[in-house]
Amino acid sequence: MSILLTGFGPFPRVPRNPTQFIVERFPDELAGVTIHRAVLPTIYEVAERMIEELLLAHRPEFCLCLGVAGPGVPRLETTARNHGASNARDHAGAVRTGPVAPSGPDTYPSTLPLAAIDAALGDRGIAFEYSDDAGGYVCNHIFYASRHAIERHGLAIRCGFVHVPEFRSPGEEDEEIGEMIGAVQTIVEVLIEAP
Ligand code: PCA
Repeated sequence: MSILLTGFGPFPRVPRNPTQFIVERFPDELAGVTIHRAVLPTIYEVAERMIEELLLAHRPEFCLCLGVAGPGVPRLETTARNHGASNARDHAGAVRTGPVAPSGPDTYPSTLPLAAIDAALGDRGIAFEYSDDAGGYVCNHIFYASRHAIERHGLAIRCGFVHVPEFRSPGEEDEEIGEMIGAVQTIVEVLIEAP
């Protein structure tokens, strides 16, 4: 069994992306399960190609993608949307609006075991919320593109997206990264145990 865990590198609004550090510091193996870790550049075209290659190369049981959102608590994204709705440039200066995949459905649901994740986070007292809108920028794009690639290739990979909050206090990042790794590890443990 293996799990693909991805984060993103910097982008114009966020020079230090917590998800990059979470993924870089996450263990390579948990309970005997291989964790394939990858930091995707926040570049529509490159990240989309990379995640498809990673899914095909590793064929993991699960793909858990992380991205940073605004302040607050981690958000379990329920829905990937077939749209781009941001005028913000990616890390290569590109803007993408319009559908992610013109031939795809309007939405794809997350296929992660969200109820079990909810229960495990609750048991550990880790605050989180649900979101049905991963935004109109690179994160939603990659969530949708991953689900679409899995469907197109007929892969048996369950896949979803979690947004983590931005750093509260730059300079004290280590503690926040540690907290976020704890939350992600709780989620990964649920995936490992999932039927
Ligand atoms: N967050 C951005 C893109 C990369 C990231 O970490 C987003 O929410 O779209």
